[in-house]
Amino acid sequence: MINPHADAAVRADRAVDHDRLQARIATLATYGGREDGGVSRETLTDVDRAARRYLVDEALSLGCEVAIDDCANLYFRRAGTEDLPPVVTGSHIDTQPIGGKLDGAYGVVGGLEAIAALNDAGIRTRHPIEVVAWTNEEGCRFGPGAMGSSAFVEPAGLAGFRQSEDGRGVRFGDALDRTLSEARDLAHRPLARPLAAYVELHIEQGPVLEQAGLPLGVVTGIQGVRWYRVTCTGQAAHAGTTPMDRRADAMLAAMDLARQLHAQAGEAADTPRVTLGRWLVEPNSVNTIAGKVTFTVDARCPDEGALEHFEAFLEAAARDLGWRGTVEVENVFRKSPTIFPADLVELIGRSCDAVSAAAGHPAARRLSSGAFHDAMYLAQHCPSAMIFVPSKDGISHNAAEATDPVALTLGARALAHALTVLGQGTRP
Ligand code: HGY
Ligand code: MN
Ligand code: MN
Repeated sequence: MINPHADAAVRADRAVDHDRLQARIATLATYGGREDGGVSRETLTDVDRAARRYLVDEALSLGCEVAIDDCANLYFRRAGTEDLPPVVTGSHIDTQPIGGKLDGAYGVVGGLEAIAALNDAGIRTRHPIEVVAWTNEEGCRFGPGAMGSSAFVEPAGLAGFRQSEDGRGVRFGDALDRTLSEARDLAHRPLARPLAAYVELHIEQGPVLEQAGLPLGVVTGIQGVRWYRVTCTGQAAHAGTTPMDRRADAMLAAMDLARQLHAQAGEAADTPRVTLGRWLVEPNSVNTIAGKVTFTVDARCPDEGALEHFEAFLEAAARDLGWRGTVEVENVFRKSPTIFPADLVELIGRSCDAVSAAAGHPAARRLSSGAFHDAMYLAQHCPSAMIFVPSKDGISHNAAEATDPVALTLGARALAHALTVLGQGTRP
């Protein structure tokens, strides 16, 4: 006798519609769409709010109930047959300043596609199924990253997030209040509600699956991340009249420190990847010695001890730079490595393998995530795991971000399969 859950899961998998998925990805990408094919849709901008409204309309057309919480996380809920905690999927729709069509957006649209497939297959699940669009996952406009999922899991953090400012001095709290004021037609949900499980569908954003020639990956965990803001303060002075030995050149100090930090980076398991992505030079003039240089540091490693070591190195190097000016180091974000529960990873793996086999593809492989995701906070709240599809040339956070449409559909099929198994109450 076929496991009824498996039978329903197969029917949900088969009901995923390739063209419908592609159409929603393409339509969502028009909100902030760019000439170069990328997307600029930073969090809580007008274009982000318009994209949210598009998704609300799509979710309502699928028969979902739509709700919002105090951090403007959006919930698209398909009722279950019992009043049980929801099985949840989703991701984020905010992008990098110049991002792609898929980072985050694919997980939200893939979740809506799973709901559409359940509707088409006439399947009722015991647990409600919810798709979430988490607020401000990227953290590039307002730091830190993954604010919405972090506030959901740890509501006390929201007050501090409200003070975060973007490059033009806009506070997150004001952008949030504006977004909530435009969503008064939606039901309200509390933060930190009980959830049965969370499964996030996302592009890998790296080269591993493509190099392995595989369309699906089951994610076992997420490496740790730490962000710092480093401010070198010297003295602005005339480029022509100031002798070299009398300068407090903030640019020179910042470059010296940057070189030392890059020398700490590498690809060994206990060596962090280091990125100095944002630089602000003041007064930023061709013929004035830089008085102040602020740069960001993004350090990633699966080994928490290596991140600790890197932080100690950064603080010592800043202290011992040996120049006339000062250096301030501020830690603005930190999240320890995440390990997803093995039994849920196995359950997701079975769904991925069932879908892969049915489509004539090899079994999915296990891999850890180099990028962070909202799942790293949900993993503190309920059993959580992720499904990856490959990224073309391993590129992301770039307008060229792309994934083979066949793999995008396979990922949505695996998600529909897994949500149905979990929605029927199968526990990992
Ligand atoms: O930075 C990250 O890892 C994520 O893509 N926001
Ligand atoms: Mn993402
Ligand atoms: Mn991203």
